[in-house]
Amino acid sequence: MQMFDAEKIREDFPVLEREVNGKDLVYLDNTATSQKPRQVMDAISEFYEKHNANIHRGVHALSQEASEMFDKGRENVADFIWCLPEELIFTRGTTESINLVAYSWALHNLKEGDEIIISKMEHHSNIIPWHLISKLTGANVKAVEMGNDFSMSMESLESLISSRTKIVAVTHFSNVLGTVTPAKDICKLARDYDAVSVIDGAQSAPHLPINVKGMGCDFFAFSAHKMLGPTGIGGLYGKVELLEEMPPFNGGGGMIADVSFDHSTYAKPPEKFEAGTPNIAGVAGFSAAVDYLKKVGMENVHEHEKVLNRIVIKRLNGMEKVKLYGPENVDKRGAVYSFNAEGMNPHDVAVLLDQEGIAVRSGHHCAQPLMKELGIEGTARASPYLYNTEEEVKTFLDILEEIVSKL
Ligand code: C6P
Repeated sequence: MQMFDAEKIREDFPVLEREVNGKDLVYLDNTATSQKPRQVMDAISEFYEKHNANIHRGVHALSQEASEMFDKGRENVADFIWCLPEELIFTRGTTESINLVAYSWALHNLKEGDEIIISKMEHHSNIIPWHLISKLTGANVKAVEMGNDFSMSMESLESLISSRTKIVAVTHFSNVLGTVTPAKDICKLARDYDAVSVIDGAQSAPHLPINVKGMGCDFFAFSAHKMLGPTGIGGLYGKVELLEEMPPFNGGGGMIADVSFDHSTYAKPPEKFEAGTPNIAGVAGFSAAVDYLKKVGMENVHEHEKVLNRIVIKRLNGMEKVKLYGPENVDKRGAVYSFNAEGMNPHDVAVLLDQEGIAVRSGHHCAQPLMKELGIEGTARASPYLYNTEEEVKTFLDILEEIVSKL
């Protein structure tokens, strides 16, 4: 294992040198989106400065260079999650990846009375596509309960799953609770019932080592912008045999084998699912982000976040007027801390923290059903990443304590 040094890592992130409201910025809104290192910005600039051309459409040198960069980018991102390049589709992000599975696989395989299992801790991106498909097919959506410790209840999943279940679509890492779910066991159970597993990896890919083959999932969705990459680009892993049988999601250039006026045949995956000019510069940035994370080591990122978990969870639990929503066990959770201060609106907490230069998110975090389940309107949410230091999270905790002490 390499030595992990958050201070050194920070030097690559120019925005972290900023001041906000006259205070040093403490950026703790990484669950919404991460900051970008110089290496990612350089890769995007270099593409535009030296190689900009459309891909797989020209014999000229620039097009060849751009195509090679794009193809290598796919290999690199695929390697990061342990799949083959042909099993990785570039999408706009997790939301589009899940919609692709819904409109391509689910729409063509589900019928009235079939069941789609999600969980009570899902982000809207892993709820609404299934509602839409349920309206079109007559399939029903059911939700797995949470355990008392904010875990995903395997007992509940076992009681819901049946021969009617065609899809089990759940998060690997809750963006509200920080819960890391037993994805491997969930996928195994889905397989036992011949159901397709869809794992929402929007929050796990940035924070945990991912091996989709080891996990045994059928689909895995993730976004570059939460893992140091640019916005507007992400990935969908799909088992090759499923991708081969699925119809295209969009039609257009770049995804065809042969086209005539009344008929078209399609390219093999992944091109079959990538109609139109892709986000080429985005892939340059995504690949550079993956290079960065590989160099740091995902085990190191995870270990660093466990250290932060220990500090934050102990202090938040010790604050009388603060309630933390999420597992206490640092081994069963990631570094996302959703909390409320007694009698305070979470937005007011976020505004007071912002006045001290601390960026946190507040609200329902695109998880309204979970909020209803918890009996609250929303929370404030702090979420560190590899460049946040122990001192920064202590500053956040000190200031929160001060705010709460004035209540
Ligand atoms: N959650 C948050 O602040 P996109 O927007 O497609 O990159 O990712 C959607 C998404 C899907 N699943 C989970 C678990 C997520 O956390 C997110 C994005 C952000 O919590 C923005 S709402």
